[in-house]
Amino acid sequence: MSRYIAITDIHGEVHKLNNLLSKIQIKPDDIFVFMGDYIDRGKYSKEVVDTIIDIGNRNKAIYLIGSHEYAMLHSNEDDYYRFLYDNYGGPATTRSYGGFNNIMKVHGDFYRNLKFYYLTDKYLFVHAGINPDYSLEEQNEVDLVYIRGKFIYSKHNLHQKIIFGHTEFDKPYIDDDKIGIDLGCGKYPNAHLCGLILSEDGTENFVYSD
Ligand SMILES: [Mn+2]
Repeated sequence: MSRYIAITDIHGEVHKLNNLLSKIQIKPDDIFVFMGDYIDRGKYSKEVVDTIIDIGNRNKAIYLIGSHEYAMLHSNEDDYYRFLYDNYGGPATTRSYGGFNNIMKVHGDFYRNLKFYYLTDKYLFVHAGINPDYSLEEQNEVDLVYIRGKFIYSKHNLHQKIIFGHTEFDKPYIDDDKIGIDLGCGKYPNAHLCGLILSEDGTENFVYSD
């Protein structure tokens, strides 16, 4: 039976990622769902992406886009996203790759192929959430990577439980129809990176980096 292992908002903290992974007994049929914000803030954005690409060589792995990859990818053609990149941790990513232009030279295929969400029978994995006023097909891509309160504090109409990151909580946000697992890794030195392991029998287990 496959399990889903959801991890989000690593933000360049490759040591916390490796520490978290060391606490999981990974099985060959485990499916990893990485939910975006691999880059910015922490020192090791490139190494984070190398690490999660490597996981995909051994296990099935889904890679979603986060708000920080969205801003990075749009920063050349849009001053607003350039502002976000420059002011919310992007310079750390530029340093990690040894120059902005190297980001796409080194990992262009990875960044260009990021998905906005991953839907299974029981779960929707998405970086920020969905706009509860619209069906999944009608979602605006900016909402999928940036929405916060309107999603978190209202019910949605999907029958899947939504697993999301992007908005930080002190401990996982657990509601009947959604679970948020961003605990501020990369933003706060003492924050733990959280992994959520979803088993086929419906159990939901949280794992934390030190
Ligand atoms: Mn984030």
